[in-house]
Amino acid sequence: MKALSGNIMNRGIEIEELESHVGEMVKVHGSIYKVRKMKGFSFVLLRTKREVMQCIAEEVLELPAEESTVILTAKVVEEPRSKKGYELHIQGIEVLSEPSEASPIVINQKLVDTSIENMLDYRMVTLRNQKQRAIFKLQEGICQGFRSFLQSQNFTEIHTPKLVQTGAEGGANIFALNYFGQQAYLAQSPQFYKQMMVGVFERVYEIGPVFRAEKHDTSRHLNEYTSVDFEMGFIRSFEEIMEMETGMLKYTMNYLKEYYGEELALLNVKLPVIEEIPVITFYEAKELVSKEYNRPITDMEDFEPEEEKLLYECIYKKTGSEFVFVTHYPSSKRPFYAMETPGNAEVTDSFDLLFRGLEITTGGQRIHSYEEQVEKMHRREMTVELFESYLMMHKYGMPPHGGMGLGLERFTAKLLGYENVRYATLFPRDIHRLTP
Ligand code: AMO
Repeated sequence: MKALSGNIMNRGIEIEELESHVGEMVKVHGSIYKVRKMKGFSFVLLRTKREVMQCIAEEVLELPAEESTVILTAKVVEEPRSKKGYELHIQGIEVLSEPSEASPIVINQKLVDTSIENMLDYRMVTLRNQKQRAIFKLQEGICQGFRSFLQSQNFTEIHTPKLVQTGAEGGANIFALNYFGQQAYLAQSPQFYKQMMVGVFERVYEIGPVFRAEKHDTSRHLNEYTSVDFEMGFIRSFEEIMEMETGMLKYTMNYLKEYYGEELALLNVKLPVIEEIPVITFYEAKELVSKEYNRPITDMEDFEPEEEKLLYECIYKKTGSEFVFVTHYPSSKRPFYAMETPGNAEVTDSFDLLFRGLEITTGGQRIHSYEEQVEKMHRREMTVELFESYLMMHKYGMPPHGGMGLGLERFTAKLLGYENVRYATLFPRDIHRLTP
């Protein structure tokens, strides 16, 4: 019988190793990204896993159409004028496949020059554009940075169910479905499960999809997004969570600098300098914006998007920070699991993190006492029985704990300077879009 032992097939020289093969003949594979005919030869750009390689083809060589997939036999030749310091002189082309039609959208220019709708309708090809795909390589880097930092702080990575019986975040923005005749929902967040897992591992995190049946058609709302969540036990105050997030963001910015320099340069990203992140209470923030910009406060319980932008402007002017933690949100605006501030039940030991004028994180300390949690649910006229399995952890003992959830697409978009979160979403789901 045939058996496999996990030996990765040696397919010859990988594109990443070409530098040490200058002067040699190699075989490399990729897609023909762009052909530029010159007098007597052509420049051929070969799109590979992460790079676009410059190749030269003599006129006698017959070149397949753009987006053909090929194996090239080529000589690696030193070329100081090329970005890599070398280029490939093509000797032979084996065509693996050819497209049936040319892409309806030009993808091999610097920018994909089309509407956002077209960009998303043809996502499977527009993502092949060098800059478009760099967005998602960087997004990988963000997650790798978060993971690497959290692992270093002894967090355990978990994967919680996305089919659930009760909503964690309240409100109407929940997708209902039929689960073998029983009412079920798509998880709005891993909130209940990450809390339960604090009782098991003390520190946990998850990077996974969550679902919100938002009816708003805005540049910052998606119906499915990727949530970066962590939750930690034995905290003395919710400030420890903000400290941990600050550490995670600092680490990740350095991680991107170290491992994703090419993408940062290609996308011209200005990474924020994080030394300290200022902290301001919700009411102080409201008053500050009102005073600085001479605006009346109309909503004392929440920020308007415009206020978030003005707060950013103001904090940036005063401190040079592009981030700001806003703490002590009104209890009425926070979910039932949020811990009220000792001595002032009107507000909670919770926070939001704003980055370049947009909320990217919500977090805070949770109620860990069973009696306190049930009492708060009664106060909110919730049906306690529906939350029986959630409340078991409180009943059977939980340490003081808290955590946060960060929207990956919002963070990526703001980091790269996009106003619309869809540009930082691989295949966005919004009220108008379920394909591709
Ligand atoms: P919250 O509901 O505030 O908190 O969500 C946390 C973060 O997720 C992002 N986000 C969204 N991103 C895109 N589209 C949406 N529709 C959307 N909704 C939210 C935002 C937001 O700051 N369980 C808590 C977190 C916690 O306390 O641990 C929660 O889910 O960046």
